[in-house]
Amino acid sequence: MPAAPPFDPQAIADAKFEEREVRPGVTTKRTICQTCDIACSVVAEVEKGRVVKIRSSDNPIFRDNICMKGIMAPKGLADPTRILQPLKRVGKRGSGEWEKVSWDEAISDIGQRLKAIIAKHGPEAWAVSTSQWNTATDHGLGRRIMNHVGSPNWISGVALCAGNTAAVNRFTYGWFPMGDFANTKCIVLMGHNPRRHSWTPMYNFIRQAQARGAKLIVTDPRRSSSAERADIWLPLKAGSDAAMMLGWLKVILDEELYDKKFVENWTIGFDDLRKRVDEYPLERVAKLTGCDPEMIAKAARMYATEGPSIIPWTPITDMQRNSTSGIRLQSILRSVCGYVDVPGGERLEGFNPDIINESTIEMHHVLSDAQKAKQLGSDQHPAFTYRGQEAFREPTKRVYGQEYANLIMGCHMATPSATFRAMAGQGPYPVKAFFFLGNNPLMSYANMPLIIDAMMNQDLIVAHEHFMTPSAQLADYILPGDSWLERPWLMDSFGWMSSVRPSEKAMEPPGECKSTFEFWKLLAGALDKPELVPWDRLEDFYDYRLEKTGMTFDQLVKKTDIYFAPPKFRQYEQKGFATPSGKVELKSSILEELGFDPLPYFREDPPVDPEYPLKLFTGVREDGFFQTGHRHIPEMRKHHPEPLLFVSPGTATQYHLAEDEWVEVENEMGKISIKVAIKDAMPDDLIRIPHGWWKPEMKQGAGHLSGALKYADAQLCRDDADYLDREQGIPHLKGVPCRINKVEQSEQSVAPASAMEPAE
Ligand SMILES: Nc1nc2c(c(=O)[nH]1)N[C@H]1C(S)=C(S)[C@@H](COP(=O)(O)OP(=O)(O)OC[C@H]3O[C@@H](n4cnc5c(=O)[nH]c(N)nc54)[C@H](O)[C@@H]3O)O[C@H]1N2
Ligand SMILES: Nc1nc2c(c(=O)[nH]1)N[C@H]1C(S)=C(S)[C@@H](COP(=O)(O)OP(=O)(O)OC[C@H]3O[C@@H](n4cnc5c(=O)[nH]c(N)nc54)[C@H](O)[C@@H]3O)O[C@H]1N2
Ligand code: SF4
Ligand SMILES: [Mo]
Repeated sequence: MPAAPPFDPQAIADAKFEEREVRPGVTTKRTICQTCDIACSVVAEVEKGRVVKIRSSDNPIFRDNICMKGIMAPKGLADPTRILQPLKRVGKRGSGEWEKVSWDEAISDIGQRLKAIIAKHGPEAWAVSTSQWNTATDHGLGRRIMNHVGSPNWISGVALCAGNTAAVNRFTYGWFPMGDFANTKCIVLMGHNPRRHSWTPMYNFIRQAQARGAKLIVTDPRRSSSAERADIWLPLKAGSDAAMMLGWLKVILDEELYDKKFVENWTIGFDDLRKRVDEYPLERVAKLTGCDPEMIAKAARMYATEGPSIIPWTPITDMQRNSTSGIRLQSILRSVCGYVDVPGGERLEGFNPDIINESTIEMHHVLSDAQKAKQLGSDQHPAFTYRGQEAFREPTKRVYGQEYANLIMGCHMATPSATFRAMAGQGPYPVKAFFFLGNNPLMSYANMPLIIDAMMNQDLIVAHEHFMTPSAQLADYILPGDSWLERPWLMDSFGWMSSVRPSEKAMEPPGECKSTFEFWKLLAGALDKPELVPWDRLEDFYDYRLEKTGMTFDQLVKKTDIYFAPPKFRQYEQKGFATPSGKVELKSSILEELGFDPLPYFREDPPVDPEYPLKLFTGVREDGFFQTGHRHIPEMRKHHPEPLLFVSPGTATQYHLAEDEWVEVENEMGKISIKVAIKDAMPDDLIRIPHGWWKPEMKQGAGHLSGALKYADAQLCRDDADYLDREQGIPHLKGVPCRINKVEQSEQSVAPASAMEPAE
C-alpha cells in the first residue's frame, strides 16, 4: 500500500513547485490522486468548475508519478451511472427497487434503526467495513464513534493489504518500517510487481535505484516484468515465501553474514531462532519452494552482503496461509542483517510530532475492556485484534508517546471471516447492522457465498459509494460519496510515516455527494453524540490536526507539497524498540503469550486432492482497473473486456485448452467463468485469476449482482481452517487447489484475448 516519496531530504529541500502555463480560463489545483492507495501528488486542471485534466506534478520529486487510472479519473467519476443522491431500498433486499430520498431523511432513519438494533442486541451488533483512501476523510472518526457507541467490530480491506503487515511487523520491532529507496543498494520484491500503471511511484523508485546500481531480487512463480529486470529471479512455488526466507536465514546464519553487533546488543531470541532455522536446510527449502538451492543461497548472500537492503512491503505475504511467519521473517531478515533504522535500510519513522494523528482521534481508550474482548475473531486469530495488540500499549507509550498506534488502520481490527460468520448467524452473538464505506465487501474478502448470506441476514445495511456495486445492490441505503477531486485532504499514511501532504479540493461534489467526514458528522448527530465531530467543515478539522505546526490547512497548501519531520536514524538507541522487552524480538514474547509459536515456521499445503489437481492464485491486478472498480470506463474496458485466465502452454496442452476459449475454474467453494490466455511466463500447473471481476452493464440485484456471481474471484477464495493463517485468520489466496472445466462456447467476447491483453 501507501507511500510518500523515498526520503531524500536534499531533494525535498530543493524542490520547487512551478506552475506550468495553462490555457486562459484554466486554473490548477495541487491534488493527491486517491484512485489507488499509493497517492501520487498530481495537478488537476480546472475549467468552468470541472476538472478537465489530471497531469503529473511539476514538483521534481513527484514528477512522472502518474498512471492511466489517475489520468482517466475525471472521466470515470463523471460517468452518468454515478450515484448522486441517497437511495433507499423499497422492494425486498436485492430486488433493485430504490427511491430517492434526502440526506436528512436517510440519516434520521439510519440513526433510529441503528439505535434500535443496539438496544436489542448490544453495540457489538453493529459492524463497519472500510478500506483505504476511498474513505480518505474518515481520519479515524468512524472508529471514534464506534468506540463511544461500544462496538469493536470494525473490519477493512487492509486486513489483506498492509494493515495486517503493519500489525505483524510490530511483533518484532514495534513499528512498521518504510524502505529508504533513495539510498538502498539492494531491493527484494517478494512477488510485488510495481509497473508503469500499477503503483507507479514504486516502479519509478525501483527503476531509479537500479539505474544507480542497486541490485534487484524478485521472488515470483511467474516471469513477471519485475522478474525480467531482476539480478536474481527465484521462481518459487506459490505460497512458499516463508519457506524461502527460512532458507535465506539458514544461509545467512551458517555463513555468518549477519550483523553480530546489532544481534548481540539489540535482539532477543537469537539462539532459539538459530535452532528453528536449522530445521530448514537448503535441500528441504529447495523442495518446499521448488527452487534451485544454489540460487537460493546466492540470493541470500546478495541480500546480506550487498546492503543496506530493503524488502518493501508486499501484499503477497499478506495473503497466505503462512502470512504471519512470512511477515515476521521479513522483519527478522531486516533485523539480523542490521538494516533497521539505518540510511539505505528501513526506517521506523514514528508519528509526526506536529500532527494530531488518527490513532489519537480514534480514542481507543474509551472502548471498555469488556467490549474489546467481544471483538469478533480475537479468540481464535488475535494477531491484529485488540487482544493481539494489547501488549504494545506500554512500550508504544514509552517509545512513541502514546498507547495506541493504529498503523495503516490495521492494528485493532476484527477479523473479516469471523465478522461475516456472526452476520450470517453463525457467531457468538448476532450482528445485525452492517455499514460499508468506500469498500466492496462482497468481492473484497474471501468466501463470497458466506458474505452474501451474511448480508441477506442483516436488519440494516448502509453503503457509502459512487456506483451501484454488487455489494451496494444488497443495501438498505446507498449514500452518495464525494471523490478525491471534490474534497480537500490531509494525507498522513495512517500515521505510519512521519511525512504529511496536503491535497486541494479541485471542484464541488456533484449532486448531493458528501464526504465520509460529513457522513460521520451526521451520524454522530443522529446517535445523539454531536460532540464527537465538533468541526463544521473538513478544513476546520484539518486546522485542528495541524495546530502544532502553527499553520492552517490553507497555509500548508500554499507553503509546501510535503511536510515532514527531519529524518533520524537509530532512534532505538535512545528509547529502545516498542516491544515488551525493548529489543527486537526474534522470538516474539507476544505471540508466545497468545499461545502461538513464537518463532517463524512453514506450514505445508494440505495433501493434493486428485479432484483439484491445479493451483490458482488470485489477487492479481490489472493495469486499467483499481481492484473491483473502473469496469464502467470504456477506455479501460477496451484494455480488458473480459477476465483472463493465464495458463502455461504446458498446462493448456495437458487440459486441451485453446486461446480465447471460455472455461470454468472450480474448487470446493465455487466456480467462475473465465477466458483462457496462454502465457509462457506462467509455470505449469499454476493458474492466475484476476481480482474483482463484475460487469456494471449486466443485470443487477440478488441472483445476478451484475455478473459478480459469474466472474468474481472471491468465490474461489476459501476461509476454512486449512486456508486461514493461524495467527491473523486471513485467507490463503496464493496456491488454492482447483480444476478447469470445459464448457460450451456460448459466451460472446468483444476481442480475442491476445488483442485485449495489457503488458501484464
Ligand atoms: N493498475 C492497478 N494497480 C494496482 C492495483 C490495481 O487494482 N490496479 N492495486 C494496488 C493494490 S491495493 C495492491 S495491494 C497492489 C498489488 O500489486 P502487486 O504487489 O504487484 O500484486 P499482484 O499484481 O497481485 O501480484 C504480483 C505478483 O505476485 C506474484 N505471485 C503470485 N503468487 C505468489 C506467491 O505466492 N509468492 C510470490 N513471491 N509471488 C507470487 C504474481 O505472479 C505477480 O507477478 O497493486 C496496487 N496497484
Ligand atoms: N478476494 C480478494 N479480496 C481482496 C483482495 C484480493 O485480491 N482478493 N485484495 C485486497 C486488497 S490488496 C485490497 S487493497 C482491498 C481493497 O478493497 P476495497 O477497497 O474494497 O476495493 P475496491 O474494489 O477498490 O472497492 C472500493 C469501492 O469504493 C468505491 N469508492 C472509490 N472511491 C470512493 C470514494 O472516494 N468514496 C466512496 N464512498 N467510495 C469510493 C468504489 O466505487 C469501490 O466500489 O481488497 C482486499 N481484498
Ligand atoms: S498510481 Fe495511478 S491511480 Fe495510483 S495514485 Fe498514482 S496516478 Fe493515481
Ligand atoms: Mo491492496
